[in-house]
Amino acid sequence: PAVRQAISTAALQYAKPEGQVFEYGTAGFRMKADLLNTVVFAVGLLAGLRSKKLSGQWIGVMVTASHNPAEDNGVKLVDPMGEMLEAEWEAYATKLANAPLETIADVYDELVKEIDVKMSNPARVVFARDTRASGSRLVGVLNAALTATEVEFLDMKFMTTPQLHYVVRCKNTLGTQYEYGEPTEKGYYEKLASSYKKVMRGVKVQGSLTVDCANGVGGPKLREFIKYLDPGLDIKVVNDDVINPDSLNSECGADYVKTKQRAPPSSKAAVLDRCASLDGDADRLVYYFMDESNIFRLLDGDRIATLAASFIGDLARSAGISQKLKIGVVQTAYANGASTDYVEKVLKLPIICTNTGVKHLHHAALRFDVGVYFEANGHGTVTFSENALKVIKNTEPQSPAQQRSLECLQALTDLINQAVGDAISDMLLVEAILAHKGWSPKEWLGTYTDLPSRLVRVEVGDRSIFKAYDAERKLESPPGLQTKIESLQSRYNKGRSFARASGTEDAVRVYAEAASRSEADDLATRVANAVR
Ligand code: 16G
Ligand code: ZN
Repeated sequence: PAVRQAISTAALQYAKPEGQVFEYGTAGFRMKADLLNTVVFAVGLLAGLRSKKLSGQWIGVMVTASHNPAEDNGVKLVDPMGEMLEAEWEAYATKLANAPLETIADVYDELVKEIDVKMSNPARVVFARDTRASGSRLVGVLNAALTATEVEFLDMKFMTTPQLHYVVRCKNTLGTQYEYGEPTEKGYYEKLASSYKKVMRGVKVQGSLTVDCANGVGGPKLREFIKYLDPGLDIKVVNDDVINPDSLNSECGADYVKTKQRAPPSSKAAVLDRCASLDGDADRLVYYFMDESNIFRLLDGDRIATLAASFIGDLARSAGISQKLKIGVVQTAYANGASTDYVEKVLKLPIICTNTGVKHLHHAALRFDVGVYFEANGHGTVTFSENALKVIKNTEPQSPAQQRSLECLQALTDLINQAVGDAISDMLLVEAILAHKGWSPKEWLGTYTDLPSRLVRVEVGDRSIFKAYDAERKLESPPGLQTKIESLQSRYNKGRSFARASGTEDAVRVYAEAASRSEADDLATRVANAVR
């Protein structure tokens, strides 16, 4: 009753935007920042309930809108092992976010009953935010919801999204046999730096790496992290302006580079210089360079996945444990067909294709001992099963070479953020692999040739009629459209195309690839017209 009163009182400080229906989507709630107060309030309430339901384990709340424009913001919940919120709870979040403020305390009570939450359990929530100007106001709202419901909380201030996921996992494994690390920013840097050093034993990085930080939270964090690294890795940080709020994700960052297929206009990189871009909350990473003919070359999530899978596969073989580890790759429909071919035919590894959205990929990756998953947009990581960790740890090496490989694998399990895709951790992984292979980005690009592809955004009257199946590679509705797409793609050499409703924007996305640039463009245009 006291809590109920406190919720009502606190809620009435805010005003609900009229006519808005909120939905917890693939990336939590995300929209114009000035519409978010009541949503964040609801998320604060739910975070406390989730923690109580899980007997007081720490739940994370991240305030960010990732690669979206500076005026947007968003909020999402992080589960105890640093994973995305369990799907069933997304509906609870949606329900609470849409409750009228006058009755939100009632809806809260109903949820307590529906979910069967033991209210005497403790509740603990840890939160952080990216550098958006609206973040401090939203954190204030979060604070009010947690205070009203008497939740213990910890404010980590500015963090990258993966740093918060890391802290959540650390908090919940502290003192157990699965202890993940020290639950602080410093602990995160130390863990990454020391494992990177171990992976790099005996090899050296060639040249420097220029990292575009999207003018987001990754900039200051990467600068801080560099202090923990030995001088071995020469990182040049660019686009790290977090003072001017409008510069965030503007003409830079991983999303810009991937969708525009070009370097940020501010880039001064010379031919063959290694470049990378993070997104606004540093959970996505893409690499690129200018080749000798001054042509922009992108090394996206598919490339990072194939690089990681090939390296880990080689290590497992040289460590003599490849029979004991089931290594696999997880992709979405957006993965370039050439990468799929390469994984299956050259690396000879199994592939699972899932729906778009990190939680789907992560989930599928857990079905392998070593699950390498990346979305083409650069979000991804590698998961290691309990069996994998055991085998890597307990295998007796039969030679110094085997020992070296086992040590390297062991260090990789610490270097890779297993909770979620992490641009800083992924970047260290890529740098280490290139150093081990003695490769420049040119050799990396040379492993296979991407099929030219095109992505088109199509505005439609009602995107909800576009219902996909087969991991979003086919449409069951509207009727007849799938047959049409198939007939179109069959006219092109290596043609492949699909259309799916976006989960984050009011639009349908069309993807097409084919043997040549003009065929890919043509196919995309025709399928887009069929969708309209
Ligand atoms: C979200 C997803 C991302 C996915 C994108 C697709 C997470 C954390 N993020 O940003 O993985 O690629 O949505 O957007 O799951 P779309 O549905 O608009 O194409
Ligand atoms: Zn992001």
